[in-house]
Amino acid sequence: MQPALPLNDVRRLARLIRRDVLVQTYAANSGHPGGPFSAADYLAVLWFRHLRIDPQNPQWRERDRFVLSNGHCSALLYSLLARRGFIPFSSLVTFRATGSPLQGHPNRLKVSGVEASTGSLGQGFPVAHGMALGAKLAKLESVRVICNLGDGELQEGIMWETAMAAAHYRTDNLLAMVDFNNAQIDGYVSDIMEVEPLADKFRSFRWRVIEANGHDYEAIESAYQQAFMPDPRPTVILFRTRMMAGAPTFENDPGWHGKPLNRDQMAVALRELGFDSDADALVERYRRGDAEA
Ligand SMILES: Cc1ncc(C[n+]2csc(CCOP(=O)(O)OP(=O)(O)O)c2C)c(N)n1
Ligand SMILES: [Mg+2]
Repeated sequence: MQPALPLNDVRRLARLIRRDVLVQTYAANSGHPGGPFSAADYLAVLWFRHLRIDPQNPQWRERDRFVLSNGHCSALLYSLLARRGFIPFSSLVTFRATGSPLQGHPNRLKVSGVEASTGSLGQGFPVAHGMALGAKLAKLESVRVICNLGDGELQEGIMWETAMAAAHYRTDNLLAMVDFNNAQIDGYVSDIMEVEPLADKFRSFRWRVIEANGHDYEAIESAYQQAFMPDPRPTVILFRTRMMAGAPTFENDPGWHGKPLNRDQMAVALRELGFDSDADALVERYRRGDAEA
């Protein structure tokens, strides 16, 4: 299994992950860049320092399970899978293309390393809870099930049924993480249907609650250290994030929930991330599988 990557290397990698997301959605001329940018930092820390998975043996029984309940953030999952060696870099430019396994919402039957097919909001969290209960029944003591949720997704009623069930069954091998970016498809979550006070809500459901700035690497790492300490309760980390974080011109604008950047916008975002600004040249590089650096 891959050793934990030093935090500074993960920070560098998160820039490349954001570039992968831009390239996929630009090449497809569709898709969702906003959520992937808000979750990139904390999911990079999870995937490169904590998640016990093996690309050589994707079905390894004792592996951790990662479920992207907010399946529209698939471009981020595909980037993580490519950078952990599950899928080739060249496949990223086939994102959302007809016939490609990398569809807009992840399909567990088509993509190595995808644990649950998601995209209908509210679906992944109960599936993840079922996986965690199943691991306990099968006496797979080391298995952890880690599920990423959107804050808009928390408006789905089934999320709270799952929260109630996990507390009741003491599903202590379940870790949920909320991408708390206060943005959803039609605007700000606080305007559309407020989910606050979120920490109090989960606490009242008898969950262990951890809160962290989802763009501060030390805070993210410390949140995971706490979350993986034994506790009889299920755990949730509320990661405070900003939609499109990392590309300041576009930050905190819910308009980027589900719209690719055009050529000129790509140039601005790529420059802000510290890369060459030619999006079309970049797509060609990825097509050749040249995406490592
Ligand atoms: C059941 C269901 N209803 C509606 C949608 C359409 N939809 C996709 S993403 C989204 C907003 C989700 O907001 P959030 O979870 O905060 O994601 P973010 O915008 O932060 O990426 C909606 C309404 C869906 N995928 N599934
Ligand atoms: Mg959101």
